[in-house]
Amino acid sequence: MKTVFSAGQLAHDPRHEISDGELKPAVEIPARAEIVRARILEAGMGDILAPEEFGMAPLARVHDAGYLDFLDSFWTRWTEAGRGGEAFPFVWPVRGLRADPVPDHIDGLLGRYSFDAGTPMGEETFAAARASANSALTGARLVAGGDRAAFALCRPPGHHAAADYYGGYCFLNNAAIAAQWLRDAGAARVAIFDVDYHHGNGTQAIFYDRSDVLFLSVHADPREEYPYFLGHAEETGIGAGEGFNVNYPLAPGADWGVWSAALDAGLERIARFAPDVLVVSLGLDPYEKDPISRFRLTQDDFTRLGARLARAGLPTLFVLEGGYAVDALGVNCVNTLTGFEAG
Ligand code: 6XA
Ligand code: ZN
Repeated sequence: MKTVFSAGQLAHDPRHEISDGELKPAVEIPARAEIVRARILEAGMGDILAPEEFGMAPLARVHDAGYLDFLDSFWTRWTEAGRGGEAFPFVWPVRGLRADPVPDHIDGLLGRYSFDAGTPMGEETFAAARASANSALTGARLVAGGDRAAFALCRPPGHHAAADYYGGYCFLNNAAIAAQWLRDAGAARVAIFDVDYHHGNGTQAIFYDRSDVLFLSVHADPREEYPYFLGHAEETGIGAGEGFNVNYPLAPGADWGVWSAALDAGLERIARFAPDVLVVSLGLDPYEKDPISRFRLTQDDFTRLGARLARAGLPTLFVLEGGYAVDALGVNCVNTLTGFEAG
């Protein structure tokens, strides 16, 4: 299986994030990608290709024009306001406030186009996010061109980013951009299976009213875990999309037995949908030793995950999402991908 990755994705190199009431060391860091890349080379898994440049058009198929303009102009506006370093929003247009008059001031824009204060943004963030999206798109092109599977080593990740907001370390929704590109390239139906510990709220929101892209997610119950405000079982889609959104929220502490039952239920739903291609939002944070998560998958369970996904028998694009146990990230990732190849 080929991997797609660009050194440009490392340019987003945040120092801090806001969590637990403190300014803490950032966890979504370049070392995540480097350790995965090193393990792929060590395991001899296949070539690592640089992504092609797809430009802005495939991003604009998924994201709002005003949001893309905000990401593009952010650093200029931030520095013109006399700021530097890293930006965090601190005010949001919640219930009863208005989101429609888009503010001029960068502090207002940060609130308008985000949903959390835990996602640092700096000078190189948008360039790195674009490179990450190009990796997903290049992987999609490989799969559309006949490869059985491809791995987009996406970082920064994407599944929390919606059409017009960032958060959860995500700026551009790589999996959604790839899925839409696959549709535009001729796939009639695309399934996205999100196995990250956290609900993929952005991906759900992007496809919620559509029946051509089936979204499924196995994740920690939002009553207990980030992102808290989406990811419940009763969210099944709307309008034409009714029945094409499937959430499997699980209590913290879920081990392979519990977790794989949800995985199997999702795979059955995917089989009935009969997509042309499967996109896997591959979060590695269900791992038992992940520092910010509370599921209990072992390193061997990731091999089992890959093998079960292979049984779907579909052209498959893997898109990296979360996972912060940096030392184990490479092994867990490659276990999944080689488990798929052997399956
Ligand atoms: C709050 C936790 C963000 C979760 C990021 C993640 N700072 N999403 O791993 O999949
Ligand atoms: Zn996650």
